[in-house]
Amino acid sequence: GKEKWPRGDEKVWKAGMRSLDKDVESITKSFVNHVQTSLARQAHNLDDLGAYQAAALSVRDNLLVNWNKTQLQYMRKSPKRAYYLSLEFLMGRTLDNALLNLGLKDEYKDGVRLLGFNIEDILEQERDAALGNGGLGRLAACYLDSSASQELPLWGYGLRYKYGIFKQLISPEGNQLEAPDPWLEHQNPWELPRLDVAYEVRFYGRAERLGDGSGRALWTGGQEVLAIAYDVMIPGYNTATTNNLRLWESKPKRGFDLNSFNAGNYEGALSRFVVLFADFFAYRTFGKELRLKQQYFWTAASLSDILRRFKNLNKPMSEFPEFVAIQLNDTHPTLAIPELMRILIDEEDLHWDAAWKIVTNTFFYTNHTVLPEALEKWSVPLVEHVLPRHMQIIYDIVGPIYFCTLIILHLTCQLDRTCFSSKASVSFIYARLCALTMIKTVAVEKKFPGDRERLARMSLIEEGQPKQVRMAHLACVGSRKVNGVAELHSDLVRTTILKDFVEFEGISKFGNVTNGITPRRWLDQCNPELSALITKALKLEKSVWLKDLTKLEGLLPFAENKAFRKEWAGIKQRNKERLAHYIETTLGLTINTKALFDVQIKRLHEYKRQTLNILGVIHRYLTLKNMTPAQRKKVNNRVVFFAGKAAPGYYIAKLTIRLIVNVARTINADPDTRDYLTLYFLPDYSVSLAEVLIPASDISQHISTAGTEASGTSNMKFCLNGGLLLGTVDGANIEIAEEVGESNVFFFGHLTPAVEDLRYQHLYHHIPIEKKCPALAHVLNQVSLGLFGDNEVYEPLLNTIRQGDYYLLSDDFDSYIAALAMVDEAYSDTEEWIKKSIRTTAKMGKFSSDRAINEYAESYWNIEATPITPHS
Ligand code: GPV
Repeated sequence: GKEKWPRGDEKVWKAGMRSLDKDVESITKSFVNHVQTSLARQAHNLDDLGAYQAAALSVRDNLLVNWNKTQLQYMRKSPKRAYYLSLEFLMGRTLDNALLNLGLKDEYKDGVRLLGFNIEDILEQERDAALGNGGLGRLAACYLDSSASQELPLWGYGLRYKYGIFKQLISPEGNQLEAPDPWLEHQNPWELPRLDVAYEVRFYGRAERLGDGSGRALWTGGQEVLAIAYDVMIPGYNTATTNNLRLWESKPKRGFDLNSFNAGNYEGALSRFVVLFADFFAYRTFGKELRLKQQYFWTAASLSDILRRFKNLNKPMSEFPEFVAIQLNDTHPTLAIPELMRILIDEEDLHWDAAWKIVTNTFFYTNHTVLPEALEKWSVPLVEHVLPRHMQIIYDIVGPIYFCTLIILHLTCQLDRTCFSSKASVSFIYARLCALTMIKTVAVEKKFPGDRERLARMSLIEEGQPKQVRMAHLACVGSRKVNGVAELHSDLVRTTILKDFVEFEGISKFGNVTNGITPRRWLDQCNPELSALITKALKLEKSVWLKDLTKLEGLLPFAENKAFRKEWAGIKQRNKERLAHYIETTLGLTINTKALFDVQIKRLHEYKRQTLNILGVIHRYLTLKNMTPAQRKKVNNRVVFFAGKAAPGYYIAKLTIRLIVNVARTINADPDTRDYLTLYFLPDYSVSLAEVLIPASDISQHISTAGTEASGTSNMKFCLNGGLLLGTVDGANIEIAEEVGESNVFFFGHLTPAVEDLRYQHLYHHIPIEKKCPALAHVLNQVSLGLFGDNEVYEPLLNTIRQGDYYLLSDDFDSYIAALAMVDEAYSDTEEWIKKSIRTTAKMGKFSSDRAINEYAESYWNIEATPITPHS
């Protein structure tokens, strides 16, 4: 139907609507305007920060034009929409990206130059929006960019943390210190407060079943807070489509029950969902209840918003899955499953089965880890306390898939003690038993007669003190499809943590979508020279290959072109100098840019094995020390870079940082070796730092124990920028090698199927490290003896290898050292190395997040591109 304008004459409205400021003159006008009216400043007192703010506000005006058009056209066309629920969005800076996506970078560069500013200095003023920990949050950000660029109707939903990931400082001893990141200190031009979009969210209180056999209940009392929306515009590349990221802020509810709070509790009880928690369950010991409340607050607000939008369509509730797909980014938003059940049953009066059908056709779950220690589990008493109604619903979900099976197996005696929360739920489940699940569970019984262990493994509730809800199981049974993030990882999901569910529900529910990265930020923006060279070589518009990255294959013949190789290598060299310049100005250190740049940048975690890398560096150092000066001269010069944050409570990870810093201190000061080997730990790793480091790397390390790194995404970024990969046969490394050919990557280490046996051997057939791997034993002893100071301090870290060695460093050390030697050898043949570099970039097409988001759109969400007409 035709859009109704709320008031007045449509023509008058349209005449008043702005279009994009495209020419330099209107850009300078809007810039000066913002300086005077938005910032209340003048030309004579405008610094770079002020200039950044004015430029940002003027770019934001442009984004808003497209944003409004996009949202209006989505409303008119009402296509099926997808929603990406993620607790993390690691966006980094916005201005440069917005300028490039709008195609206005050159115009702004000229515009601000006319006003006496340099665009690069202005861009440097922006703070990173760091609402995430690492890969998972950055993946969400790449997917937003790709959804808009592919014109897909997708919104992100997240939390508006007041503090993003902490700022990392390194103490003189080499310890990581954490400082808060008050990123909203300066006003944030990229968000639009929507004070009119507000929802109530309840915690605690009582949930009483109606006792009518319907399964409905009344949830009352407790604490209510308001969720307020803040919108962040997500411009697509070279398209009018501008999608939305909606972030929730919590606020006290006006006129709330003062009696339920005592004064001392006021601040604490209200708006505390402001801190980003560390990933991989590092918050297990601290802040559990707060994290659970965060998760519920955000999922409940997002679902209210999604439901309100759906209701505007005036469709029956049963059609919800035809208009809405919701992607759960890991298990963090899994409470959305019982929450949607609650709304449909208690508020919309739907029958349980009808509600379950809607839910299981709406949600999709992406798993990002199979590490058992990282799988989310919530204690049953805690969930009962904070979300009593949801705990009931979880038990009611357990009913059909667990208890019905048990009952059919005549194991009734074990039942109620194990899991029923109340008498009412027992009768509810009994009432539904006969009607509903017979068919399915009889089938299960036929398949697996009397298999009690299987039932215990599959339960949503894990036995123990206390009982715990297994969120991955809940996400799995409540979703239409489940996927892992790389081929190997998806296989591991199917054969390990969700194996029983594959056998129960059929393999077709369990798929794979290999991760991707946006080539806009991770090539065009961070490596403009390389982007320009590629455009020139391919003889294509930049906008063509940046949107169809498989076009990079056209670079392959250029590997044989000497002049091209020279240009290619020149760009790498200048990117190294750019990094060196950055380090010189920020840390005051001088870097040898004639050396091989070897980079490992990622969260500190034992499974990622930064320890293997630093022990390898020490091994290299000791080897150099033993050489004569003449021998050393033949060795490749190497500069090793580390960067990454450790979860504040992760002792071993923090100790690894301390070791790296102190090894660096010793070897960088050693006159015998410092011309051949230096080492740097760059503090406070961030998206913006990655943008400088990645284009400068010759080799990057992705050396997780096989089977532990679900995908990795920085591996793709390095390779896209012509850096070669040194890694284990793990995650997306495998698919990268498949694309570029094994001769262009450096693989080492044991394979995934061997890992279990090796761990078993460590436990039951322990071979002393001196015997098993003398080279490693020697390195460990040198650290123990205090070669890098701090003797004793590192013992707990070294003991993780000496005892147990869960991540198999002693098994992989020798082949790691051999792989490093292969890198040296290959790097000595400069021309051949550059060929490898070109070929690597050429074969990275698969890893565009455009490919990944289109797989989700087609095979999972069933949504279609909805182009936005710029002039309407
Ligand atoms: I679970 N990942 C993350 O950054 N945080 C988490 O809490 C969990 C997973 C990462 C994986 O470790 C990477 O292998 C993967 O590439 C990334 O998620 C995106 O899928």
